Amino acid sequence: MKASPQEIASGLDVERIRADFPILRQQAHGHPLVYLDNAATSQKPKAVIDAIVRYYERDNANIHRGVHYLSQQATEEFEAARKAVQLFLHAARPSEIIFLRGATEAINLVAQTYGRVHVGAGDEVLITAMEHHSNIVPWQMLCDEKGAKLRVAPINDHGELILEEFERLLGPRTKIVAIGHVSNALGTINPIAKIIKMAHAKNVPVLVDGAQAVPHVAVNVQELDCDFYVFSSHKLYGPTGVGILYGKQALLEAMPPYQGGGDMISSVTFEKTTYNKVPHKFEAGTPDMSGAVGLRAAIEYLNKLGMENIAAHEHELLEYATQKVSAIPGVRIVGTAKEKAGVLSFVIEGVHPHDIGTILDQEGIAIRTGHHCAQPVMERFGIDATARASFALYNTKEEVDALLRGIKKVEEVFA
Ligand code: 7TS
Repeated sequence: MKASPQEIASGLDVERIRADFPILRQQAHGHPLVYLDNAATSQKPKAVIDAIVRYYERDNANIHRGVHYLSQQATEEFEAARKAVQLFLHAARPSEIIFLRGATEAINLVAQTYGRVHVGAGDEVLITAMEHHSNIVPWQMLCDEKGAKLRVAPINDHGELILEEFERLLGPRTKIVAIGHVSNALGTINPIAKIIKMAHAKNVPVLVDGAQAVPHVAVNVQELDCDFYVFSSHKLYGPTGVGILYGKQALLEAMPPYQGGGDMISSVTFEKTTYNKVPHKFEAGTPDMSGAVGLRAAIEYLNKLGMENIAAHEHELLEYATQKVSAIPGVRIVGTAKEKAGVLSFVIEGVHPHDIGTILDQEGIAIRTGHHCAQPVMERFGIDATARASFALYNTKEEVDALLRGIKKVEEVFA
């Protein structure tokens, strides 16, 4: 029999998990640290920190270049990380996984390679009104350069994509769709399987920005049939400086390279350079080897816990927080989609979100305030900023209770 979400959730021993995260043990301003800024970056388990230390103590050398023992060791570690990401995303081949600096670089790569080849004057790039700036600006830059148009599918008052409008905007000039899997400002989970089907019905490829999705939901790029999928390691309990572009092999092979340099070539003369095979064609220069090793350790850590268990635990936290926060007079939740993950954005009547963040900080509670690099979302809701609590697998109901006490304190201060 399938266990209910609660039963699964109770299978996640959060107190034990917290012991894996050294940073969570400290106090902030004399209070136990309550870290609810996970959408910005998540904390790292000891397993990840140890893997990075081990890499530098045992394996470090430049990869793909040396015949010597350590270089082979480092290359094996790096390629094992690629394999781990492949399995994590359920991609068909390791060569479909490109190591980059982050989700931002991955989107820029696709805009500057696939986009520059396929988007011309009068063509259209279709995004949505809930994108992070990093899934807006690279497309805007491309459209400016090419004389193309950026089309934006609208969202409703709950922060859900209006699918009929999205479908209407998918036109004969649409050359690519770029859409967030989960919104960082609203928490909305987009029905991307459906969206990909709609786009493919019109022969339009889809890039999915999974930066806020991979920490919360299991992703299967083959089942989704997305053409590109991007994410950052640092939001997935892995180190900073590493991110992933997944692309279908045939698309990657047909794309021109992004940056030129070492490792991305197969031969160079002053007359002509021939490029390496994918994925190396897109990995110019020395990559972040220790970062890849750390990301692999993060994936292994998550695999041990089980993405379904994590999703169930976080869902329970989000439901609990939503119910409690929405019951506080004067507080309004921004982003009330039926399908949500990880994020609770809110405003308090008469209080600037920055002041909410400052008062909560004094209580040891870390949240993010501002526009969350999603200014068009703020504009859609007629506000400048929100306060955002975002949850991770190590957060507890007691921490949500601390947040609730903090919000009440804010209201007292401004009463
Ligand atoms: N896409 C989404 C949906 C994001 O939330 C972010 C970062 C990015 C892309 C960019 O990721 P990066 O790792 O390349 O910077 N979002 C946030 C946030 O919500 N608070 O800080 C960073």
